[in-house]
Amino acid sequence: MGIEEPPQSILSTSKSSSSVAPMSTDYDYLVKLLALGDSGVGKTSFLGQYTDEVFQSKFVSTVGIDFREKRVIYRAPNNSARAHRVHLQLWDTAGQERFRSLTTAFFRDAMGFLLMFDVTNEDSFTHIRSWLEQLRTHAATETPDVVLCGNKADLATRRKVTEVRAREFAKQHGMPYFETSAASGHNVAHCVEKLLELVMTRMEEAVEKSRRAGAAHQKTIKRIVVQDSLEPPETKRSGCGGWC
Ligand SMILES: Nc1nc2c(ncn2[C@@H]2O[C@H](COP(=O)(O)OP(=O)(O)O)[C@@H](O)[C@H]2O)c(=O)[nH]1
Ligand SMILES: [Mg+2]
Repeated sequence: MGIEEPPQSILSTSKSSSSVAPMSTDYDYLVKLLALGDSGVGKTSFLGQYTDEVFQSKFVSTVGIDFREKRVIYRAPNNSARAHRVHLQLWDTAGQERFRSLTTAFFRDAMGFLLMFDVTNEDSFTHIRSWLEQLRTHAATETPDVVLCGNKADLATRRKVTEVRAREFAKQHGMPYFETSAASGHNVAHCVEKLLELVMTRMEEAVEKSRRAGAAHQKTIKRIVVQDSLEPPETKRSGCGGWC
């Protein structure tokens, strides 16, 4: 995978926006990701596992707006020589998901979505469809980058949703699928890395497109200037009958 931990000097994580001083701005990209899914599927535990590598087994429902941060170095899979310093902001739905009261503003700035269900909870899987609808309604783009996570994969004996079923659903909707465990950490980083890769690829394509458009525009201007300078001075003046 194309992501590695940055050297200690720029590696920094925080538990929430409110408890830690803001990080410095020495990064190339700020990437905002949002975790979505029913209450209890493990979003808060998953994000805690990713940023702090800890698992809190007591279910403390998240209250208020919350996000976690982490710095990573991203290398594109097709160009590992180029490294980008990425400041990841991972937004948590902070309990509002219980009331389906997430506002458009909440979705708007997110560049990618971690869509999560609990493999031991059939309803949480069924509800993925309506989360997808919400996402498409509110997200800034009609085709946002989404990764589907089947969390609590460690609870094998309590499993209700098979991997084959989840994988088939993800395929139908064009999303990568990961079986994860916020408890053991299995596939947690892998899942975030895949989403970051999708987001970064999209961003780099957009940058490249605007660079090409800019270059084409420059060429047109150059051609006009060159053509203009090739015209004899008389022609130039003839339009207004003199030195206008
Ligand atoms: N066994 C197991 N329990 C988990 C896992 N992820 C979360 N939990 C537990 O599930 C409960 C709900 O988790 P939480 O992160 O608060 O869910 P959220 O409401 O989606 O944020 C808590 O008791 C967690 O300890 C997991 O991967 N495996
Ligand atoms: Mg939570």
